[in-house]
Amino acid sequence: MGTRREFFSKITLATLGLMTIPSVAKLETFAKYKNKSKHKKPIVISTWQHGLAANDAAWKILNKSGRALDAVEQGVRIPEGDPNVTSVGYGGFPDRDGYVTLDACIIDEHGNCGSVAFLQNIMHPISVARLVMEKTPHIMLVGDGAFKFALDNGFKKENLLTEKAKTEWQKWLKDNNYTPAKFDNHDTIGMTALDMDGNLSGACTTSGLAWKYHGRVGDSPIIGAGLYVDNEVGAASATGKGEAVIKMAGSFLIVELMRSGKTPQEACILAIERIVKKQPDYKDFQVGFIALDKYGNTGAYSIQKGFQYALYEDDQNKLYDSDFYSK
Ligand code: SD4
Repeated sequence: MGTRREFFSKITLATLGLMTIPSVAKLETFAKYKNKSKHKKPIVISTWQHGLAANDAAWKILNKSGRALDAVEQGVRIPEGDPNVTSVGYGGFPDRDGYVTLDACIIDEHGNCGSVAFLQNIMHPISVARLVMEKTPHIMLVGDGAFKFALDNGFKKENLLTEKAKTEWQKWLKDNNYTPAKFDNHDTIGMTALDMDGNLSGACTTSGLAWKYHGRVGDSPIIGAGLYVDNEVGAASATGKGEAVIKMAGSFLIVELMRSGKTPQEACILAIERIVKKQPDYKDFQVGFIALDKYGNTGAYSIQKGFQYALYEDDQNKLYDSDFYSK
């Protein structure tokens, strides 16, 4: 029979064992990641061709040892202010009633989040989202409340409906055929960045699906759907049919898959496969994901052909065609 002393020392060892086993496992998981890292910091990845100009703006900050949060905000402000980008900010195609309504969110390295949805007449919703994060006890403001908050904080009321967007809307009105399933004008900008200090942040901003119902909000301002960041693990963002992404909390899923040891590429593929498995109409719409892990590994994958992403790494900014599911 063991002594009382032996009994207690066994208990202590068992307790220690219980406490140490998970953290050893975690260390092994992250060691695996580390070995796969081959790029130097900083890194920025964003969706679509307009990501190139956005990455350039982000890089100016990252390259001077700036914070990833500032980089993603300044980066996505470029397509927000560009009237030729018809799916983000100024120049975005309106809803079915002719209103340009904007959705955006931002997440910092501490997991703080800010979001605005159904915001009108404000050129840079991402900067309003950042102020919601930094100046209010809330995460999300929508519609008139978000607009009033923006005005109270010095933003100007502006008309965001360009002549080009108005003409397209008037053409659409002729047959008034709403097809969210179409693959065009799915060009939200989602951006994630890793700064020189090894911190991650992300931003996502859009005018949403063209000709949507008035009041419709997509995935882009929804934390965990259009964007998710966990500074211990990685970051992900989505583009495409927002309804499909909200249903499966796409960006959150990708970060959790990376946490469990998947590479960013594997995580993006598994997330798209989840849509394919659970959403039988997947052939009729597009969704694309980008991902970046804590160690600078990146991934991208979409359902359909045609998704592109811009990646600035190793001092070069390049546009890539994403791999995709439907071949
Ligand atoms: C949305 N995900 O509102 C957005 C649309 C988009 O690239 O353009 N995505 O559903």
